[in-house]
Amino acid sequence: MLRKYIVLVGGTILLNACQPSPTFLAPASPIANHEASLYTIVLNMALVVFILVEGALVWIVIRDRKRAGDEKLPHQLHGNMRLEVVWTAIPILVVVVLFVMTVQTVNAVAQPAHLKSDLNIRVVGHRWWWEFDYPDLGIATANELHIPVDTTVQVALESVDVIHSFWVPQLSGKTDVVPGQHNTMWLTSDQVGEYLGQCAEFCGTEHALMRFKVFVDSQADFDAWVANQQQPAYQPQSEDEQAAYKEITGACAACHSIDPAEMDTDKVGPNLAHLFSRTTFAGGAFDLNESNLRSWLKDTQSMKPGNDMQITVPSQQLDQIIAYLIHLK
Ligand SMILES: [Cu+2]
Repeated sequence: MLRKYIVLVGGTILLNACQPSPTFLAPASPIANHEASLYTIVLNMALVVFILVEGALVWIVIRDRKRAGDEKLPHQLHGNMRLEVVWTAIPILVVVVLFVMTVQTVNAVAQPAHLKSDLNIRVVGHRWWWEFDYPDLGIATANELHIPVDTTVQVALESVDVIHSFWVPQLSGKTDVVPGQHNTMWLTSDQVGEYLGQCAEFCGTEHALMRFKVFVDSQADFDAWVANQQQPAYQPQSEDEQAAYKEITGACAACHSIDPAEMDTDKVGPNLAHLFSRTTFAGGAFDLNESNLRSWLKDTQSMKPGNDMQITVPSQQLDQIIAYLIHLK
């Protein structure tokens, strides 16, 4: 039993160590910087308190331990005004300092009342993937958000099913994504890079596989990305591609669109117009490549049990569909 437990716990720790995880300890935005420095200060203060209290406790236990030949009780005493005042005053002081620093940080990271945003994004939580819409640019995409560096981004958050939470630890704190409610948050980053995000509110069996990425691009890279996303989806050339196209705009269209501008939250699945411009799929759960996509289309349920894609693509269509999807760059 114990061996089983050790293997299970050890295995989980090792697996987690291999997986890249979102971290707030490497902030890449002014907001995350404020949050990380508050965290560091609180952690250090807690460490000092821990060392002082535990150190005093251990020292007293050792100094006043019962020694061989001790028959009498040690000298009993009660009450020490000076000590009582000191150990009441110090915690109050610590709490006041923490309170003031927390309020300062909350104010520093709060969304300004009249935010002058350079880019508006709509985030829609689905079980279990993220829809990212750019209403002013006519772009609908999924699971990978692109924003330009040094830009203030206003994010509107909606959910079509249950409560999710949008969290990119290196860029910002969490904001809940609540059905029937329009929450907003703001993002900005001064460092070009790729940042992991994760749904931070338990939303069902595949909550852990509701991940996403935020790419902070240089302005030129972002403009190129936008120009590409605004293009219509690849038009079929060969007969095989035409057959796949018919299927994708037919049966698949109940859940997926390949119109790059279709921000239709009624769709159960992500927009596929530029699927292969992304690096991951299925809520950031898997690297996007031909072999993973093939396994997925053969049996989505074994890869991400419970997801809404409850169908299996028949093997005679599989090659055609994959060959077409790969063109959707
Ligand atoms: Cu979740």
